[in-house]
Amino acid sequence: MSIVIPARNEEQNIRWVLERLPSDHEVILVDGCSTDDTVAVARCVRPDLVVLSDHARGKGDALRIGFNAATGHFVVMLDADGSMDPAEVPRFVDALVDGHDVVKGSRLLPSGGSEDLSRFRACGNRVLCELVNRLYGARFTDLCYGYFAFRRSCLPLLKLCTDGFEIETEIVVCSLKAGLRVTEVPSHEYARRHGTSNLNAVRDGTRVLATLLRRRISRFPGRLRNPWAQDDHAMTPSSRAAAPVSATIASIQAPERSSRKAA
Ligand SMILES: Nc1nc2c(ncn2[C@@H]2O[C@H](COP(=O)(O)OP(=O)(O)OP(=O)(O)O)[C@@H](O)[C@H]2O)c(=O)[nH]1
Ligand SMILES: [Mg+2]
Repeated sequence: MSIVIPARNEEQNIRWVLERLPSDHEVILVDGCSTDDTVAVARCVRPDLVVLSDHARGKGDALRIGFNAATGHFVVMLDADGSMDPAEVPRFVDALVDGHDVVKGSRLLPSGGSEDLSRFRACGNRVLCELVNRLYGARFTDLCYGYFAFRRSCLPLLKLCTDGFEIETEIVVCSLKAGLRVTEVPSHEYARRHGTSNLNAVRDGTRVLATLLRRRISRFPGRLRNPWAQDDHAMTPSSRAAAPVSATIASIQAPERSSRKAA
């Protein structure tokens, strides 16, 4: 397993994160031109750490650099600010072992939660998540959250290219378009432990919106067949509401996946 952590001026938080990660896995820290001692503190806590630098374009740029360097069969991404609990990593990995390709954390599933989601951000997240659900026929509960795990073999299918926070949305929508088996697991988001956010809700929300619209109309990864259409006919509204997201998405996407393999 490879754990990829983007970090920009997180010297007060990175120790907490690294100390709680499993010791027997590759950990890649992608530094965003930090002007504090993030890298020194991280190396001190974890001498076997792989340290890379981004091109100062944002979190998405940093993550893509980290993903390209990862060697593990599974890749987990989490933030360096202490808002995501490393103790949840096994929950994500278990879902991959169960056969999913991409696992996203959700703060809005039962037993998930957030101490960091302001009313404004929660509202924007709900609107954008609903838009993804309608445009892509999915049933996600959360969108703008960056705790993920996926099979590294899926990376070439995603063709990630965004530089900012919108990479989280790009992973979700490109996974759907590629016919991957996506599921959500509950996750609890804490407030960042120290320091200030790099996120601007309006600017980054606009970038998320542009990404999910652009990806919906682009032909990548080929002419899009709506993998949900069959399900929408087959399921009654009540059975659809009752079906767990993972089971539904996995079962609906299986045909798309096999057709890709066959091609
Ligand atoms: N390498 C790198 N990391 C970044 C960059 N921008 C943000 N990050 C990291 O990405 C993670 C998420 O950024 P945050 O600023 O915490 O954004 P957020 O979690 O959406 O906002 P808060 O909820 O307010 O913390 C943190 O670990 C940051 O240090 C960047 O340009 N380069
Ligand atoms: Mg944060």
